[in-house]
Amino acid sequence: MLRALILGITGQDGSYLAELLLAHGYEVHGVVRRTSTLDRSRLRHLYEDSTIYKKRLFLHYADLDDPTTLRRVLTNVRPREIYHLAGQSHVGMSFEIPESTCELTAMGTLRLLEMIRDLPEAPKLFHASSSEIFGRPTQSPQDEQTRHAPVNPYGCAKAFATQMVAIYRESIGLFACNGIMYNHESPRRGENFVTRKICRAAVAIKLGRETELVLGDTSAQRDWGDARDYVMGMWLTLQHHTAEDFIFATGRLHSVQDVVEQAFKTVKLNWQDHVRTDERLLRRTEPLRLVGNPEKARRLLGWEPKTSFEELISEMTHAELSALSAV
Ligand code: NDP
Ligand code: GDR
Repeated sequence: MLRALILGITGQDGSYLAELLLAHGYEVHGVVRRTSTLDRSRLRHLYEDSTIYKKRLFLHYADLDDPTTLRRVLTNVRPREIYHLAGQSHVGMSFEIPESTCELTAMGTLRLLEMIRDLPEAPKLFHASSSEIFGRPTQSPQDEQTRHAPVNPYGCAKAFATQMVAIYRESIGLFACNGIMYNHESPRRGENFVTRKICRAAVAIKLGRETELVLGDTSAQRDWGDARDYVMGMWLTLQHHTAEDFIFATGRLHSVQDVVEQAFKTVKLNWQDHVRTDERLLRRTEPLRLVGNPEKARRLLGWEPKTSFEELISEMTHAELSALSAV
């Protein structure tokens, strides 16, 4: 049986990837951290299913910060594929906690590469890299050859990790790949990312539970796609016959303002009556023109983003409506 290990299984992407791998007949192992509550809401439907949990899905306590435990999991599980999605994933927060962001994202990835190198049979590795490595690029759209020029601690840590993955592939011979992913969203997105924050607030205002939505820079633009398309890209990357890096993106830019208008339109509210900006929510620096060219993934992997921006934001808003109406 195919056996995969997911670091970051409790996150947005990890939970969708676990579903995808289980559907493809894998035995799935995931690393979880000790937390004060056991509420792993994105995975609950899987571990409450007695035909899956502890039969084809296994969770192990470990931490990117704790090499001994991680090494033990690798030795015991002996995965054929590793999907490394774990880390501090909030860009704005990386200005508040730069050291731990870099420790986990940069050094954590290097330590993982060292552990894999020491295994008798090195598994394939997918690393979740980010468009943030490009910062403020002079070339738009970006591709796999675009120069790294990060503008925040998160992007800098991802650039280090991305380069290390390429070095271990080219000089040590590991089957190690970077998926350079642009923003991707879903109803499982963390609540402090802007799409989820907007969809949730639009619904809370509609239901009369909140009155306003306060945002930072609404002119900021991103290339937003659907997380379920991107986890498919992760899997396809490791099924390709050679280890390579791929851009996963839609190739289309939208602004935060576009998200606001789509979400408020979905709940039939006038956004002008409820949305304001506060400069305390502005980032110290914003990346610019981050839009990706997914041509290589399309050509070599047959990968296509399937969901439009409008469909994605409406789906997220409807999901909030179901969730908030139920409580
Ligand atoms: P999430 O923030 O939803 O998930 C992050 C995961 O990492 C969680 O499972 C979290 O566990 C885990 N984690 C954090 N710190 C540690 C640690 N010290 N040891 C072990 N696990 C840890 O992120 P996403 O699912 O959105 O993204 C997945 C990866 O892809 C991230 O690395 C992110 O930076 C990258 N990425 C994401 C993009 C996006 O738009 N979503 C775009 C480009 C890259 P816990 O639940 O315990 O906190
Ligand atoms: P990002 O996503 O920083 O691109 O990182 P986020 O949703 O946090 O911000 C997108 C843009 O919206 C602007 N913005 C706000 N952002 C937040 N969070 N909250 C606000 O109130 C707000 N108002 C405006 C931001 O300034 C920014 O310009 C995501 C993460 O998933 C990373 O892990 C990943 O690597 C990148 O996408 C690609």
